[in-house]
Amino acid sequence: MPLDLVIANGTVATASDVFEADIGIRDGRIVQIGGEMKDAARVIDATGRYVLPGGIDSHVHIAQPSGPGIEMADGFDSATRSAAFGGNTMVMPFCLQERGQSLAAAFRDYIAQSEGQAHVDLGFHLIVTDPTPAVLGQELPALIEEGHSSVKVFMTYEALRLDDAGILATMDVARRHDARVMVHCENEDVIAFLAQRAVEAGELGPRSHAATRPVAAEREATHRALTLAEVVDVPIVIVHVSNGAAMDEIARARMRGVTITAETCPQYLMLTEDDLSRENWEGAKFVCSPPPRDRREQENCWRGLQNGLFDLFSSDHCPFRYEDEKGKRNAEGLRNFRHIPNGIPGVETRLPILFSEGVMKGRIDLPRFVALTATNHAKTYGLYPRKGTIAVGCDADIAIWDPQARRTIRHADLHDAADYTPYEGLEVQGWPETVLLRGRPVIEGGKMVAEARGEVVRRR
Ligand code: DUC
Ligand code: ZN
Ligand code: ZN
Repeated sequence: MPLDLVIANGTVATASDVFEADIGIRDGRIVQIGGEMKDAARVIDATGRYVLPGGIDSHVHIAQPSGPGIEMADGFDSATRSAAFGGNTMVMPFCLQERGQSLAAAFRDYIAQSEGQAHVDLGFHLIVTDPTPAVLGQELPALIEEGHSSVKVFMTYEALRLDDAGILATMDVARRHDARVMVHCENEDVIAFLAQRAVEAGELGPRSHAATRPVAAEREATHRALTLAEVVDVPIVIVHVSNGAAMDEIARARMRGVTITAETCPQYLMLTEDDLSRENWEGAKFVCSPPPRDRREQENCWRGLQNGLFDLFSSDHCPFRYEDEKGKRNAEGLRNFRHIPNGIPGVETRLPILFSEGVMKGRIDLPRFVALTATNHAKTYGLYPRKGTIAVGCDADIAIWDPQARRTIRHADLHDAADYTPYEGLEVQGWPETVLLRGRPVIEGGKMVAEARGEVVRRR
């Protein structure tokens, strides 16, 4: 049978190997690696290029309600367009259950919003903020059984957080139905206490966001989340880890036998709390939670990427426009840092930043890059081996990288619907030039060449 497409003359990398081979694709799947490729309808010449599994970004926020008067910049069209240009073939956004709302209804709403809009494949995590008997007894189990097998809980944000009893009960459902529990670890009472002090002292600018969310608040919550997972005996994902003390908690809990997946993000490698002090209130562009720390913590995060402490490198793309009364510069936020929406864009820059700062600067090798950006996401969230690697039988989700391409990151060249990037002016080497989703080009020659064909993937 003829092949639909051959990627010829490239250097292929997986999480374990780097090798020269042609890749044959038919009906959206990889059907041949190496050997003579017969009768291809089309050949892409990948001489001098890396042929990598498409990135999977398992932590992005799209069209998520973010409080009265605030609007997230991206819907599914712009977020997934941006993801594809950045070398991704799948993203995993969140379905937020607002308090008093049915989780099942929230889920139907997100599915409806995403329909016909996504340029890459999707998988939804379920945020539980109101663990009622109906949610824990029926809705959550039903959604997990349908293949939406990951749950996120928050320890911070008054409107979202669960107390320990709520986290334990949610973890217990996850354990019984074999789902993953992701936890946002920051101690809300510590933050509220410090924020009150900052407000009383008249320290109302963006910088106070970092000052009132210290490492200790993250470390304590990380320890507590790990303890709760240990008691329930459920695997846990600690998302967006920003510092060495939280990493130490993870290492210690692993020694006790807790099954942990640990994630960090570009902001903890590239930004510091000093960015929140930028003049003319520009610090608000860097307000995210946990906040960026300092140089020493950046080094700690790099060490965790190198030595295997971290399994996942995700963007935590959570975009708000800067020049916008529904975004960072909303009227209340301008008066008080507590009202600046938390989150920064990054789905398009995640892979180029790690490729350039990590692989090109010799901090990590190419297989580790692939593991951190694709394979481990697939393994953690029930997508492997269909996705996250290059092997016969898996989806032909592939990014072809030009390792020589030099770019200066400019928001004007990106495709999200925010109006800035925190990485403006950063010079990178290496960029994904062609992206295939299930064997068909989405990005080619710097252009989007396909209609929105992304599908919601059911997971094990
Ligand atoms: N947590 C996230 O995971 N993303 C953005 C904001 C937040 O607090
Ligand atoms: Zn979070
Ligand atoms: Zn997030």
